[in-house]
Amino acid sequence: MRVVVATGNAGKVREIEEALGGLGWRLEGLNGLPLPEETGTTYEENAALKACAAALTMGLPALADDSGLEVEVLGGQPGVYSARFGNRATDTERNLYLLERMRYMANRRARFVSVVILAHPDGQIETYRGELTGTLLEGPRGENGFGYDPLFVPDGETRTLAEMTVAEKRQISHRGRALAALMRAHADGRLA
Ligand code: ITT
Repeated sequence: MRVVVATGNAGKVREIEEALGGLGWRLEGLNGLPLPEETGTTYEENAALKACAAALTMGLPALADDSGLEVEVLGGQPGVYSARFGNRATDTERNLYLLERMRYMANRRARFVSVVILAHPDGQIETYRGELTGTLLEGPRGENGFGYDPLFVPDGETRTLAEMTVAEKRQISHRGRALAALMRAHADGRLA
């Protein structure tokens, strides 16, 4: 099956391609197709906006991920707004901004959430969700991954997500869990 990976985030592309390798799907890029503005207030709404737009325009099943980091002491911020937190333009600037917002805060608890939607050209959609809880460091560590990975140590781990390989991150991560649920559903023929 040909499937469009509807994301402009190179880090997500790497993780999705690595995770879905075993399915035998032919994963394709957006070919310059712009994604719609994320006007939703939930991960589900935004993932559906992206996946459905790509599926309808390209006439192929399309997979989108909408995700974010929810920081306990910030009341769940930045959440669905993680990609534009503090109006900062780059991952490095957003990490510095987050560290600044959390200065002197003893509670470093946070979780990542990922909602993966596979939209079909006939309008049918499948929804899968994954979460990962952990703590935020006071400075970045590691060069791998993307986004807030250098600050985030998953529960039960000593390394940040940015100190793990793509395969190691997939085994525990929010996105890895959502994609594993998608793969199980397709293996069993039970679509969510
Ligand atoms: P697309 O919409 O094109 O897929 P995006 O980066 O704009 O790319 P989102 O709107 O879903 O995607 O924003 C998710 C943001 O949450 C992302 O930019 C990171 O800042 C953060 N994030 C999500 N998953 C992450 C992960 O696995 N590791 C680190 N940061 C992550």
